[in-house]
Amino acid sequence: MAEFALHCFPQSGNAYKVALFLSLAGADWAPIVVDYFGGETRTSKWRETVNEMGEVPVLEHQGQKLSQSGIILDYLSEHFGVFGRKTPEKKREIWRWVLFDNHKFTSYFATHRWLRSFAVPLGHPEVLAFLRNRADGALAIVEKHLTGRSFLVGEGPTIADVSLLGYLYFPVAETGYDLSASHPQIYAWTRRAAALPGWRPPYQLLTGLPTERLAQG
Ligand SMILES: N[C@@H](CCC(=O)N[C@@H](CS)C(=O)NCC(=O)O)C(=O)O
Repeated sequence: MAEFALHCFPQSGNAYKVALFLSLAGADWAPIVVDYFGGETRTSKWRETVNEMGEVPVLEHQGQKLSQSGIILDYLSEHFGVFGRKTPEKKREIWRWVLFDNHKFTSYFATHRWLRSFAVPLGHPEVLAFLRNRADGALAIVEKHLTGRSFLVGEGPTIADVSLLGYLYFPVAETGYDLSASHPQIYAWTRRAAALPGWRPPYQLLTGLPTERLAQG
């Protein structure tokens, strides 16, 4: 049995954040694929036994079940002693970006992707336009911050990068964003992170259910 078990499904960028960390750290881990589209996370059994919040990712390690990708990344960073920062100021700076990610960056980008590519029925054009506008605003903030920087906090990658990068490697056909054309700083950052040993794209790390499943309705 692997040391870490990750409850996940392939389309989940939040789960990918954790899978990516585990892969970058060379951890011994295995996915437990959740049948999200079949309603598994909405069953009372799943909520009672895995996560009362009804969300993946959930990481199992040494008898613990951890949820919320930011908390899991922080836990893993401490456990492996990588992708963190030593000073209180830099630790707070990491959390500032992780919180921005959860509230503004991932949330609008991921919801926009979901409604344009996976939801049944697909999102109303006005809702999509609202979400895209909000995602554009968050992307612009990160684009500006990355100007003259290689990573979000300090010199090398941290869990802040892992968190904000979580949805940026899904196919353009799903996200509706060709970052290579629209956001050169963000695109260069995705390539820098992709050059790290252990990096894999989402659909290679999170396997188990077909990725086209929901797109077909
Ligand atoms: N803030 C959470 C968000 C987790 C989340 O939204 N997970 C999605 C999949 S990507 C989910 O399980 N959603 C279930 C639902 O909303 O019912 C985190 O970062 O872990």
